[in-house]
Amino acid sequence: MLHLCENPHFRHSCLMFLVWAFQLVGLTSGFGLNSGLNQSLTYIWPLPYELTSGNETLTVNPALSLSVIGHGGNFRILREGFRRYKRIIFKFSSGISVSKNSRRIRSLYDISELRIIVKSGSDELKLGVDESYTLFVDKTEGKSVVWETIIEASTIYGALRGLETFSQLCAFDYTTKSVQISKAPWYIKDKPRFAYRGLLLDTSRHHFPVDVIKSIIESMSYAKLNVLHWHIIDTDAFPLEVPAYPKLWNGAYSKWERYTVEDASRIVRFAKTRGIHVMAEVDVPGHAESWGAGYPDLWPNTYCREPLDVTKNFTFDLISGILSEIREIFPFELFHLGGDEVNTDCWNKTPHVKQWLDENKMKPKDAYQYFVLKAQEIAISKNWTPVNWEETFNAFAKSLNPQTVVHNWLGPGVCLKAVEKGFKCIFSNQRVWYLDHLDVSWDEVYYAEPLEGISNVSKQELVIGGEVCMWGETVDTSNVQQTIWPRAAAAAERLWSTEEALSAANLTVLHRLQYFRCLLNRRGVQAAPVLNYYARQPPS
Ligand code: CP6
Repeated sequence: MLHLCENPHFRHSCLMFLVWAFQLVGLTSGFGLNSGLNQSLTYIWPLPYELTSGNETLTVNPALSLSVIGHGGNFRILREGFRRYKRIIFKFSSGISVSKNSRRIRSLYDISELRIIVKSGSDELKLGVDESYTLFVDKTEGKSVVWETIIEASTIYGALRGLETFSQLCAFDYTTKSVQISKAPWYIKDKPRFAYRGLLLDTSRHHFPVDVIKSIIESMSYAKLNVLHWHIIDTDAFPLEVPAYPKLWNGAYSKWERYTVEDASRIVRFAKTRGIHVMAEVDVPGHAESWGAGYPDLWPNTYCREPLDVTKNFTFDLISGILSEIREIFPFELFHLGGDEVNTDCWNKTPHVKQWLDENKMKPKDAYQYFVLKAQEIAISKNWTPVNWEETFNAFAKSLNPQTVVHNWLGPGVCLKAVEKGFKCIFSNQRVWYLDHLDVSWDEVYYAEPLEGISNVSKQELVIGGEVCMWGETVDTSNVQQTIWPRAAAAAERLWSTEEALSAANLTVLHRLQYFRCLLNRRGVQAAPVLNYYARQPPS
């Protein structure tokens, strides 16, 4: 099996990078091209908060063992994480005589043990959970040199982030057929810039089997993304089982293209073991036509079927019923109620709705506000913090519940307005962070800045993060990963690393992203090339 980052294509881009670097910074001496890697770069994606490295190369024992130091809780998630990463690290050394020798003759290797020190063993996963860690690959010099590898973190989720970084330090060397860590000793201190680093997945326009969703979650953990925004339902399909209202998933494409309660719980549990939250979305009152496949009373009439009928108690009883039923499945404290792209013409055109509007002295826009606020009350009564697409804020910021998290999408500048009014905000400017816009290049994604224009530090803190959106119209199982990656990784670094770290590494970012894309490929994620072949020119 070819090591993907040593294939000719990667070398080509590496060469392009060098040509470009020479031009830009006027370097006169080259970096070694043999390995395709540039030893002066740090190939960790996203870049850590702080790091120093040296110039020694170490070997890692394929029988690497774990010792966990910490009390309270059980460290199952951590131990499973270690086993996963061990498989990743040694993926290319399978078949090489590992077992007996390496276990017996530890002295053949520099690193045979990874020590993880965790302050709290709690597996509680809340927004803002401490994801910081330090990672040392360090030596003590006594009679002989002893290398120690230590991850220290407050929580198991911080330790998982540290394991990801550790796995990125390890590289399989084809000459010695061993896994090596170069540039030791390493001292890495790391923490995320934003608490919310999301990816939206839309399972209504195309169906995604549970295993595909899990593999997307797994790949998110490689880039330290931590929220899967699950846009479960839309106009096109209602694939989720709601036991109290069994006809709702009549709106699914077929009985094979549905999620049972158990499927959904499995996805959430799987995500938790990667330190990833699942934020569910039930989009109302627009984008909800599929609800009426089983319950046609929800449609204003059979000729125009959305927004949901605002006049009926049944509409709100059903929303309340759905949210009650799924509360246990989705323990995350945020819940997305949509609220986007509501066209109220249908309400005006439907006689019984029009009559109700008149009786209540409402214009359609008042009824939109009435609907959204009622839905928010329902979510809040279930102990959720409501999230809405920005239209609700744009239409009636004054009446929005102050807990509301405003989810930007229409353009830049909305988070600035939202935080000025005291709302929390998630950045998803569609021009740059909508992954279905295939013409948007990696650097446009990368240079989008969630805090643009927000200078006041206390206002900046209200921007909880950002999210790239993988809408489902143009993707299904066959192309979803190559559409998400590598551009989602560009956003992931923007959301994890500080602006200072990003600007210091500005000249090498393309090269590092190409390397990370190869890393995804090696791990089995079908990430697309970073650059269009014809556009393989350095940015000017
Ligand atoms: N579905 C829902 C969508 C979109 C939105 N909401 C969308 C709109 C414009 C573009 C891409 C996606 N497909 N429910 C907007 C939040 Cl360009």
